[in-house]
Amino acid sequence: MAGIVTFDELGGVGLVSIDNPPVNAISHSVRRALVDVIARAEENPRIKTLLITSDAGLFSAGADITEFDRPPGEPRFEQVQTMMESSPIAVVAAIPGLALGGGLELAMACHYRLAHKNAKLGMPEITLGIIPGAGGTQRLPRLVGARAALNMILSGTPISALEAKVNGLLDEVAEGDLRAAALSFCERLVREGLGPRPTCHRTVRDGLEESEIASVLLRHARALKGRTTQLLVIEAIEASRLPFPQGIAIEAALARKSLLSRESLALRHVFFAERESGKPSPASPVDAQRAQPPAIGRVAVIGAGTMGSGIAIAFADAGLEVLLHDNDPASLVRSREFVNSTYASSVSRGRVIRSVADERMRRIRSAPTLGEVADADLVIEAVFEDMELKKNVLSQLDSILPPERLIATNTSTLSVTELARATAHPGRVLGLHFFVPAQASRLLEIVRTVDSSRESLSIAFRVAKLLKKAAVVSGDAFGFIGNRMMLDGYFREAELLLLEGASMTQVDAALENFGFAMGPQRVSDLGGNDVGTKARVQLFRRESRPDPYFAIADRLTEMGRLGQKTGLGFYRYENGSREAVPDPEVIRLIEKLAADRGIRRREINDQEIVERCILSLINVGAMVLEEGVAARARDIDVVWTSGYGFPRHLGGPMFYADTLGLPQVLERVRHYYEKLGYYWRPAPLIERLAAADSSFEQWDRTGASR
Ligand code: 3H9
Repeated sequence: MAGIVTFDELGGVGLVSIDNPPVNAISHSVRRALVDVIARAEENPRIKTLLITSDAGLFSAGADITEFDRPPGEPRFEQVQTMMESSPIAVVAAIPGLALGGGLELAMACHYRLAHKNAKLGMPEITLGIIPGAGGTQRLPRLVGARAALNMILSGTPISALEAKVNGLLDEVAEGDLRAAALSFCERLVREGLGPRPTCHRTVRDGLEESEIASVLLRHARALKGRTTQLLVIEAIEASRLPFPQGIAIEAALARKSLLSRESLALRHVFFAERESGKPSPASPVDAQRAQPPAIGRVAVIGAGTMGSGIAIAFADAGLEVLLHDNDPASLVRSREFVNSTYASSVSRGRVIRSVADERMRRIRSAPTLGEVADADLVIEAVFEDMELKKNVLSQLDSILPPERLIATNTSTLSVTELARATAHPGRVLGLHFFVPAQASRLLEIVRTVDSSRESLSIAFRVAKLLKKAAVVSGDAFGFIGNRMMLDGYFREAELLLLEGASMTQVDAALENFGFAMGPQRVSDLGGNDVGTKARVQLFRRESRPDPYFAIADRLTEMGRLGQKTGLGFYRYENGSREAVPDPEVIRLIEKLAADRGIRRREINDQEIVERCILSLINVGAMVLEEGVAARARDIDVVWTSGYGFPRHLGGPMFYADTLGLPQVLERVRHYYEKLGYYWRPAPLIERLAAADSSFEQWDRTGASR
């Protein structure tokens, strides 16, 4: 392919530049082009060094993930690397920005490496459920040591160029013009007679002791739950002490195994689902090509409570100016304290340095009067969850903002359509549903109404990108996507299980062992039982629907057991600790509620707990899908993996349903329908897909024709 890799001769330097948008993935075509130019350079007697770089702002995001399900084709990755590593002329990598996965593996097969000071280098393969398969587990330990390599590969987090220089991954870091620094580096090699220096000829300077492996595994225990890739990484790194060809053969076998694993299929599914959900779907009214959203530099947030303050921090973190308005001056003062303490805690945890935190705090300004937000590029209201109050705020905003500006509501329970229609321009109003804590939670539900304009949606997608959040479009319906599935399925089932005889610790542990970050009762205590109660009251009343709940959380709210914030909830939290301690008072309450309802308590095993909670989630998910609230099953997977702690390595509830097989799912849902009643009614979509031996994945694929 023309231009995907370019070659220039600059003095004695052969300059190879990779140009494969959008992220310089090392695709089959790139590999072929690299082999061609390296061969050409080697035949040219004037060329004394080969410099591999890119003008694309990044070096490479790694191997091309879209090619993983096909045979690799010649030349394979390791053939390109062998050619580079065994080249008679010195090969130098100049890394301008990101070098990830296969990108870094390519650089490690070069004889020398330098990078711009802002570059980042990492091995994120673990996040895709695979192990580095282009020599990463063999060359990285030879350059930085086995221990550092293990940490880098298991964490998947990139390191800075400066760190990479200290640990031996880089030879030089360029402060200014990388190209100039690299050319002078090449000249120096020639001048000093420094030739090829293959990484594969080095030996690993340290080994992994059993105790170290145990401590590393302990450190990564949270990410490890139910996963196997980490163990394959350890095995591969241990093999780096063997002669290089043996180590590489072991890595290749382990990499193949990881690539074929369910875990990898699931994680790659989530990777692409997140990217797809962050763009307009073909069925949506937005045409990304045509809609050119205006730049967003200044954002206004109305309502300085916890949510409004969190949203303000999220925008300030993303580099935007924020105006925070509240008509209660005391709220603005409390918000300022909240912002200060949030940043102070980020500094003390080493997440951000003091000067950066100060700069971000300065970006958030209080706006005591609403009129001050008139020149904001975008306004988000996050006032108290009250229809009349929100309508009032939105219509005031509508009258002071130019008509092309987006006005978003952060409601989680009210009708966005009704709110939008309280303005004269309902097309520019939509929901941006942030999750607590807004500055940290990855999910952003974009709630569109039938009136939402294509421009509004387009701006909303842009906002999500700016904030680096996983965006999913939801229809304007009961609980949107995530809360609907949680309230109508997952939480309800968890409560019923408690009444039937399971203990809180058992329910939480069973779901945490399944892979959830936190079990449902611990989540409820964290978010506040009062918040859940209020949301349920609003939602079920709005829909005039019977509330299928079993009242435990609502009773706790009445008793003032609001969760962690009051030290008492489903659990007891002693002396401000986050450790959840079972409380006999709640156990007695549950037993009484069960007796009042005539429920006979019994022993319940973990398998039943997991099955009922997950199947109810899937069943409601299928309804959400068929009702068009979610456009694609994979959107639901993004919502649940990025916002509700569903294990990513299981791909999200709908992907997981496909791996179970929909006929099997249906059989078990019917079983519970017969046993437990109306809210287990099988979703018609599951019935149809199961009858056709189809899947949610297939349903997504044929979505365009629906
Ligand atoms: C690997 O290297 C294996 C080797 O060890 C062994 C090989 C033998 N390939 O995220 P964005 C696409 S595994 C193909 O929205 P950003 C992405 O789908 C790889 N495509 O941009 C999207 O496409 P579209 C290890 C890729 O600026 C577009 O690029 N590397 C790849 O927010 C823009 O992506 C990783 O795991 C890829 N490798 O973030 C890194 N990467 O426009 C994965 C991205 O059609 N990538 N695309 O939707 C990332 O983390 C982010 O994309 C990155 C940019 C930080 C680079």
